[in-house]
Amino acid sequence: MNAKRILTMQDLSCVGQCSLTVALPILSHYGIETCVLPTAVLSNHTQFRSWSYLDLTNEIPNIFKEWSNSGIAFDGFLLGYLGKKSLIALAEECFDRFSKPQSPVIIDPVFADDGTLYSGFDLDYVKAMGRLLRRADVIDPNVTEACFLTGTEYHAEYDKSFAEALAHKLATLTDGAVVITGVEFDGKIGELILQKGDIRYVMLPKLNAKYHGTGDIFSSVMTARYLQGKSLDESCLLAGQFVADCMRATDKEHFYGVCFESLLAQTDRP
Ligand code: PXL
Repeated sequence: MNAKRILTMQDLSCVGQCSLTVALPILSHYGIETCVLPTAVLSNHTQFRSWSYLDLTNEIPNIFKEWSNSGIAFDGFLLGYLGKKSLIALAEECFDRFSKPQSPVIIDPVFADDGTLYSGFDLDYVKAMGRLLRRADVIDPNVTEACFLTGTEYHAEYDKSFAEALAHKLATLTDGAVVITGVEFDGKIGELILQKGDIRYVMLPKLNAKYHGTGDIFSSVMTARYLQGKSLDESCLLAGQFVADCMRATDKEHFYGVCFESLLAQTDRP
């Protein structure tokens, strides 16, 4: 049987263990044919002090034209960092033109963390991303992104009723499942899942460290497991455990990402 073929649309940061350099090896590891649509090429991600940035908006219509000519279609989509509003419209065009009838769309909105927008993003982008979410089967924003998307004031500390209200507000933007990543209560960290009106939590002990790129690793593993047919809860749990293992395997001095590669090599595919 042919492998499922996914398209992942996000930036190519040449250095930085995030976005495509994470999604491509992880999805492939799980036996998924992984096609890429790079939204931009950066020297390194934007948590470094400086970076070069080539926006690929103008090349994407040429890519679509060729895919159309070749009759390409995908069994699923994983979106991460797009970078510019123009790319949000192109993502929607991509679903319209290159989806099979039941292909799931997983959107990690990727524009903020720790209460603030990443460099280069503004509220216009947030609004456009909010509109794109209606096309998703699963969305997995972090708490900061969830606050921006719903016009909710960000709090570093909160209780379950705040997080659950946030999830219900997000559910007004999409018919898909809502996964809020990195929710924290009582020394634990994990995901709040709102699916068909039902709220569930997948929590693990919180580690005393924070690294860049862990959201991208989470989304990649969650998507791979979900495409394999696992439930959303199990997919989130396996993804959370993988991220935690990667963090444990990474030296604190390795500031720009987590060393997921050796862990991936030890992870049995099924
Ligand atoms: O990991 C999220 C991410 C992805 N891509 C780029 C980024 C970031 C976070 O800062 O800068 C280019």
